[in-house]
Amino acid sequence: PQAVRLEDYTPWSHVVDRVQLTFRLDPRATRVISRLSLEPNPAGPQGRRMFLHGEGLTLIRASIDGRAVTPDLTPDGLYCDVPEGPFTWECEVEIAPEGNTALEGLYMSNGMYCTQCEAEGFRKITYYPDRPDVMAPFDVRVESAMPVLLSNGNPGATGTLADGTPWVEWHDPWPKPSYLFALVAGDLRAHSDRFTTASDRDVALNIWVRPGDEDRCAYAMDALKRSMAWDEQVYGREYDLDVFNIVAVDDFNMGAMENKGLNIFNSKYVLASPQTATDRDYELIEGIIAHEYFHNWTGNRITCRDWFQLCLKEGLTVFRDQQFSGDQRSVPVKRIEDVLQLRARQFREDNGPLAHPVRPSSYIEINNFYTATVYEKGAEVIGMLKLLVGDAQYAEALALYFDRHDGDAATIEDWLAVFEDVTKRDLRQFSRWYTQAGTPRLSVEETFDAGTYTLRFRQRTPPTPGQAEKLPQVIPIAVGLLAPDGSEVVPTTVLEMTQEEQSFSFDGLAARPVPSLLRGFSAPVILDRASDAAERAFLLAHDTDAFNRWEAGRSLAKEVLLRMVGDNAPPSADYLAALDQVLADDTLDPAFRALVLQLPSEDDIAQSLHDNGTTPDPTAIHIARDALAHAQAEALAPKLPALFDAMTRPGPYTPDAEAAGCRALRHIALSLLTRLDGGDRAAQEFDRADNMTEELGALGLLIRAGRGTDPVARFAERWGHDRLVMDKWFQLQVNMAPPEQAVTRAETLAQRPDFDWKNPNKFRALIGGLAANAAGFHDPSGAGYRFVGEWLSRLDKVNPQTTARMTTVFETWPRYDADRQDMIRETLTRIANTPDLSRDTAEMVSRILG
Ligand code: B3K
Ligand code: ZN
Repeated sequence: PQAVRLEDYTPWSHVVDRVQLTFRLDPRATRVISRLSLEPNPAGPQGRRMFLHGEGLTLIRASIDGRAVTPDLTPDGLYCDVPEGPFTWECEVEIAPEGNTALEGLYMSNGMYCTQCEAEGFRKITYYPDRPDVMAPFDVRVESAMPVLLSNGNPGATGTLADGTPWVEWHDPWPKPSYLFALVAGDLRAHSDRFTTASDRDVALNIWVRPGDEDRCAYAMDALKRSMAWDEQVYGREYDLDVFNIVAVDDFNMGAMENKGLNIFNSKYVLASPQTATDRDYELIEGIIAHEYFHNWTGNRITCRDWFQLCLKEGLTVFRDQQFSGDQRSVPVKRIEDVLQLRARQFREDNGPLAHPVRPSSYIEINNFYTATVYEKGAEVIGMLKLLVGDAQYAEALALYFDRHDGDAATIEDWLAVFEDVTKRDLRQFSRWYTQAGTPRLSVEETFDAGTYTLRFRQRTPPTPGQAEKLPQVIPIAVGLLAPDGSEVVPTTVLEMTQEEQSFSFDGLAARPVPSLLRGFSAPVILDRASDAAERAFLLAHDTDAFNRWEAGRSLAKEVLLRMVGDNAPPSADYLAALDQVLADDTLDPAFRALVLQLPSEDDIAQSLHDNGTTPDPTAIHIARDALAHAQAEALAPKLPALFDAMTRPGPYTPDAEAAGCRALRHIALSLLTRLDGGDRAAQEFDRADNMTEELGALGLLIRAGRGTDPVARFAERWGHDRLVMDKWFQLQVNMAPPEQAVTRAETLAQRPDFDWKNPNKFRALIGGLAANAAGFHDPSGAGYRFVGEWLSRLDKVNPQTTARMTTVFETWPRYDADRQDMIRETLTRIANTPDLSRDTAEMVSRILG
């Protein structure tokens, strides 16, 4: 397959002034009639021929200005001779949503029709210029006996055909690209509410779910209303239609989709009740509802010129949803969670064969580029920009962006130009963040002489595929200095590093300070800094920057772990003493304390070892991490029961951040206690829990402690009817299993009749759950690799997109020893040789193999 290149961008030959679509829904033979008003695009290539995308369509008829035409069909679309001026194109196609297991285009889930068009799924619905820079208003008519018929925009007329089939019309006045088109038809129930915008528009809000799920929508609705209010207050953005519909769907390739006025969600990110959803689920629902809603301005009103600009909408929208969640919950806790994610997903990607710039310059299958780099590093880049220009100029630049580009399909150049115009800064060097892949490594040397303290930084970005040489980036380094007594002598200052090596000095200091570097994680870099445990413990105790307090504890834990893995060193007493202090400090937010106590993941430790030039041994890492957790448990033992009790709050479950923070700390206490009592307390907890957070938390600990058999069975009896809860059950059993049992457990679970592997949530729960059990997945026998590999080959036939995404479980192979490398390469090669492998998976496997 041919790669698509950014440098080859050309506008489309025509402009679409209006789109009219009619759907006659039928599971096996849906008819789609499309009528487009077209005219030549003065900015595009001139000529009397047009190309429309189309895939897997049966063309029934086509006409131009009412006269039948016979276009030239190709595997990816059609060419047709067209008149010189404006004209009307009409065509009718047939498609079979029932057989569409790829979940892209129009498909069926539990008897309901739904669509997923981003990035290039609209071409599986009808012939169309399926590219984001072609924007048009859509009028849609849906004919079907299904009780609820939805599309984008505002509802219009309804009626009944001669044969008794009902129809409804929808009108979306806002020009949009085809990837934002959506249609839903099914037997659905609404949880409804209303919102009045700042300029007094009354908006009807509906969350549509399957019958029986109505009582699990309240939290998502609440999150939606808070998102709408927040976007008005913080960004001055109002909603722009009379209705906002959200639909929950069980079979979905990702989290959710921001279709104009009709967001479609994976049901796991909508449905929640205290009994069925965990604190983490609530947090994700809030964040994803906000994210999709915020896309209405950053993505829909202003969209992307081409898919290379994906980070224009995704990076900005992630940044906005992170701001929102921070405001709703706790800014430092949210920042720590986001950085944990960034390091776990994006740094991992950036340090392996799949590394690519925030704005890639070529792709084979665009769906493979909805990555942590585009999303999360894309958001970090915006955070850096905001830090460099300051809050006021950031707000001004955003106002200009909305003003200047509303209705546009824009580029990263447009985005940066807005900041340049507002701030008069030259952002050419800064723009390297969009084009250069890889995580910069920042090292630092310090000197103190006659009251002057100097920090000398050096930046270096390692080579990544296709980019051997790297140029220096603009790195905002937020720094504070602490005096030996713990007081802050220099408050947070942002140093702007632009050169490969650069020094910054601070004068007039009475004593050598302790630096707090990269406060708030001011840039997505790896900071290499040799410092002793005592200094980190000092920062953990005294830093005024909450993020860096946590970071100090984190690096302390990592150092301890790396030494334990390497030379079996016993856990350091300094570290345990520092934890003891944090644990007992009631002035600290429980959620924050829980984050400090949480050990780095096994994958994180493997990455750090690799970064330091050591080959990680997953089994040794697992043993060392377990040993450190035991040491934590023993050292903190005297305080744990009281902490557990103090964090036990009376009254019914509430999903707010404060209550969730207490439960998180309480769970850590229980987890440590389980290492001492073999699980007695966890067993009690499992019996008495009245919410999923505690029930599932206790179940995981019992599995880890080898006491899972009975509770696992009881859980399945209790929840067998609930698909979302059972996903957790599948996931937890392989994830918490002792490594040597993980693969057999996954094999057994995969045989169950309720392991509906064609459902992406189930597949991710079990197969992804095994991959997340690092020592189990990397079992020296290679059984984990083979198991996952076989399932990926099987899924590819059915659902290329989810398969391709999941091949990333193998992206870390270059870290490991020769035996494991050989076995992973063998697995990947076997996948590559699967007959009729999808383009999606083929691209991923070949990139991973390098
Ligand atoms: N824009 C969608 C993702 C589409 C993925 C297509 N493979 C969800 C989001 O980022 O909000
Ligand atoms: Zn998004």
